[in-house]
Amino acid sequence: MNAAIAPSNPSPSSLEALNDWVQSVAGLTRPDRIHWCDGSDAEYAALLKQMQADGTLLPLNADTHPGSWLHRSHPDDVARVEHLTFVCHENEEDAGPNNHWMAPAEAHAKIDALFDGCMRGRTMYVIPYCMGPIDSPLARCGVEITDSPYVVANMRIMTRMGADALARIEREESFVRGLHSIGELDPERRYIMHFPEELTIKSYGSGYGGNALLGKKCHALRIASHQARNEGWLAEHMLIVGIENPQGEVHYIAAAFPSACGKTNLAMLIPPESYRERGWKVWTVGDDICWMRPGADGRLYAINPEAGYFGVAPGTGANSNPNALASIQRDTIFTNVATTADNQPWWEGLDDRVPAKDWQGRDYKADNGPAAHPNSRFTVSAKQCPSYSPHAEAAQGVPISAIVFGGRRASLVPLVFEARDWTHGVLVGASMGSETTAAATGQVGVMRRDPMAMKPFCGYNFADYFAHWLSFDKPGAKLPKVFHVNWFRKGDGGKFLWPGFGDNLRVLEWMIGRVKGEAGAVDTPIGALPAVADLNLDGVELSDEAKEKLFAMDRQGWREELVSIGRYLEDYGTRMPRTLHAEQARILQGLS
Ligand code: TSX
Ligand code: MN
Repeated sequence: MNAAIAPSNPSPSSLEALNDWVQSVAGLTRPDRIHWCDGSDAEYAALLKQMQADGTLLPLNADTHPGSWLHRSHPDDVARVEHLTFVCHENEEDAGPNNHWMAPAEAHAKIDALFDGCMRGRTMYVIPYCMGPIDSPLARCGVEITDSPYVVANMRIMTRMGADALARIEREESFVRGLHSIGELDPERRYIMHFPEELTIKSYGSGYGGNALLGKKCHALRIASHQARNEGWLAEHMLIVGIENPQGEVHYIAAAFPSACGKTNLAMLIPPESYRERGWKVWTVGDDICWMRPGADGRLYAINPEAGYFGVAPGTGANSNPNALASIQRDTIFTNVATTADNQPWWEGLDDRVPAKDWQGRDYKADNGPAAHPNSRFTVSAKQCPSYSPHAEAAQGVPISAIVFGGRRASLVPLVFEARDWTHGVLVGASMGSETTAAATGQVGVMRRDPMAMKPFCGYNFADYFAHWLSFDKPGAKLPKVFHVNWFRKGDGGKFLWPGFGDNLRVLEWMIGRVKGEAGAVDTPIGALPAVADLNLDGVELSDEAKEKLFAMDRQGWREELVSIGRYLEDYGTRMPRTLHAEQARILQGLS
C-alpha cells in the first residue's frame, strides 16, 4: 500500500515506462498519496469501508441485497457527454465527421491545465487492468490512474484488475494509459479526450461510468477500434450470446443495437417455455462489447473484454430480464437508483412498490419526475449471471456464426432479413439506426443512423472503419452470416407487432438454420426474408397485420430508404469506400 513505485521487480520495458508515467502524472496532479491497486479482496473491503465512512457509498438492505451499495452521483454528472468527448488524431480527417476533433497538442495543453494540482489532498490510485480473459491473446491491457475510489471499485468489477494484469503488462510491449480525475465536477470544466496514436485517454471533471471507467467505452471501443484496425481485428459495440439447441450444439451470435433496444435483455434471454422443454439454452458471453479476429480456420473468434455488466436499471424486471435481476441480488453497486422505505434499490419497471427516496435522496414525489434516474445503473460481476457462459473465459474466444444488426423502426423494416454476402452486410451495418422516440425532444420518428451502433464510440473516421470491415472478406475467410432485425415494428394502431423478449429466440433459431443451410427464405433485393412458415411460431399469436408487415418487403418504401442511405454515405465524402456506394446502387437498382 502507498508505495510510490510498483511492488515488483522492474523489467526494462513496460514497467519502467509505467513507473515513469505514474511519476510524471503525480508531478502534475500532486496527490498526497499513491496507491497501486492489487485487486485483492482485502483492498476492495478497505475501499468500501472508506467510501461508506465518507458517504460515497450508502449501504443497502443487507438482508435482501447483501454486499450491495448505493452511490448517488452529482446531479449534473449522470451520463456520457458526447459534446465534450474528443478523438485527437494528428490529422483531423483521421477522426472523421463522426467525431469531435482537437489537435493533440492543443488537447493535451487544455486538459493538463485542468489536471494541474487537481489531486492535492487526495489519493491517486493506479489501476492495472486487463480487458479480456487474462490469458487470452485477444485481450489487451491498460492502466487507469484516478482519484476516485468509486472508479476503482467499479473497475474491479468491470475488468480483470490488479496484480495479474500488472504481471501481463510487465511482459508486454505496450499498454493503454488512462488518466482520470473527478476534478470539480463542473460541467463547464469537463473533457473526455482520446489520443489513439498515443494509446492514451485523459478524462477530467466527471465521475460517471462511461466517462470515468476508462476501460469500457474509452479503451475497449474508441482506442481499441483504432488499435484493431492497425492489427487486423474488430472492436465492436456488440453483445455476444450462445444459443444451444436440443442436440447440444452451441452457435454464438454477436449483435449490435443502438441504445434502448434491449441489448442486455437479448444477451440474457430466457427461451420460451416450449423451447426450454425441448432443451434449448441461452448462454451469456457479453452484453456490450465484443472483440473479434479471424482464427487459423478463417472464422471470427470473439471475446468479451469486460468482466462485469454496467447495465441500465430502469426497465430491468422479472418479465424483461429475470437473469439480470437474479444477478443483482448481492454484491452489486447501484448508481442513481431510488430506494424503498426498507432501503432496497428500486427503479421504474422493477415492480409496483412505491419508492421512499428518489435518486437524489429526496423524499419521492411523482412531481419531481422518475424516482430512479433514467440512466441509473448497476455494476455487477458477469459471473453472477445465471446464464453466464462456461466459455466466456475461453482464451481463444468463441466462434461467431452470425452477426446481427438492429434498430428501433416503427415502420418499413421487417422482423428479420439476411444480407446476401459480407459486403451487403457491411452496408446493412453502416446504414442501421433507430427512429427517435423521446417525445421531450419533439423529434419523434426521425431516423438517426448509428452505424454498427458505433456512432459515439468509433475512434477513427467511419469511412475508414467501413473499409476495415470490408477488408475481412478475403480468400480463406469463413465469415459469419449478417442479419438485420427489428423487434419494434408497429401496426397501424400504434401497437408493437412482435412480442419480442424470449420469443426473439424464434428469430435466432431461423438465423442458425440459415447458417446450417436448413431454413427457408425468400430472396428480395434487400436480402433474404423468412416466409411466415419458415419461423417456428408455435405458441405465438400473430395478427394478420403482423404476419403481413413483419415478413414483407415494401418496394416503394425501401426505394426511399435506399436513396436516404445513398445520401448518408455521401456525407463521408471521397473517403467512403466505392464498394459501399456500388452496393447501395445495386440494391436500389433491384428495387426499381
Ligand atoms: O429488450 C427488449 N427486447 C429484446 C429482448 C430480448 N425490449 C425492451 C426495449 C427497451 C430496452 C423490447 N420491447 C422488445 C425486445 O424484443 N420488444 C419490445 C416492444 C414490446 C413491448 C411490450 C410488449 C411487446 C413488445 N408487450 C406485450 O406484447 C404484452
Ligand atoms: Mn453500450
